[in-house]
Amino acid sequence: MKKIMITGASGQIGSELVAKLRKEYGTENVLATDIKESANQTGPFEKLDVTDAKRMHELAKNFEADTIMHMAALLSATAEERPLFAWNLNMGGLVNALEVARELNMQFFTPSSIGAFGPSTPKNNTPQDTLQRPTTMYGVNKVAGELLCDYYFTRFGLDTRGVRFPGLISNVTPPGGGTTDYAVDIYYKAVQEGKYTSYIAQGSYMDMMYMPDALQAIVDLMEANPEKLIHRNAFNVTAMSFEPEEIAASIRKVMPEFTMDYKVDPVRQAIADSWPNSIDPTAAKEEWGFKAKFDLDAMTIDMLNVLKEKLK
Ligand code: AKB
Repeated sequence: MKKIMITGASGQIGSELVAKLRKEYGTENVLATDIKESANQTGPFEKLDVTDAKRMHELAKNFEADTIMHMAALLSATAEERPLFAWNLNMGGLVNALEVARELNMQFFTPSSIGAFGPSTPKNNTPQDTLQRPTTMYGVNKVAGELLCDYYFTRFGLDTRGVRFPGLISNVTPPGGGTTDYAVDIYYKAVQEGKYTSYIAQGSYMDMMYMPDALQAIVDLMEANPEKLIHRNAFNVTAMSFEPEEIAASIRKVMPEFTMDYKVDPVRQAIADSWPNSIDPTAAKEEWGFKAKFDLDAMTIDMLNVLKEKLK
């Protein structure tokens, strides 16, 4: 049975990943860590600032963890507001987690992002291996992180694995400070107010995925036969690509009265414009069987059903 330590466990992905892994591997085998205490802990939890390498090492060692999933990071829009802080947190946290994994011989996972691409990357069906010259601090962190994970694999033989996540849509913990967050906010506002003002412009396509598919992708990649992995880190994964009008139209199929207008935020729009319209997940499909179950309409039905109950 795996013993897994998760950093950033109170965040958007982390909070649901903890629940998923506790179901798969047992509550006592998953240690949640985060800089902020989360109100409803369902198992082992420790406070951890990921820039504190010594404490990270101690926690992993005491828990006898054989796997570390490093989720703690600042997202794209917040990283643009505080670039130096983002560099220190995103790169400092990552290198600490990789070192702990190397010292204790653990399996390692961390997510990269579609943010690792930039304006000179091919925009449509972006290949797995392509030009990566991002123009955001988050993107710089993600490309450096992908390379660092590859380095730890080739230099030290560390079992590093990772995916490039698109925008993730979920109904448990709201994301914070991302560019794709509009695709989460829109569902909350649809249920609460029946209308939404989009900060992303009409016609801006970005890749997205529903959280249950993202969590399954992490489990599947970590369980994959290493001999089949040609790439190890930063697999392109995606379930759908849409622009704001398309998600609004999908909501209107369930709530015909829903309306949307636009007030574009230039900072987040510039980030969105620098990212691909759609990425190609063929390598993930071929090397470890990646598959997403939810398309846009299936996700919309599920999101609205859950949020109508939750926000009653
Ligand atoms: C963000 O918008 O910053 C993230 C991402 C795509 O990495 N959701």
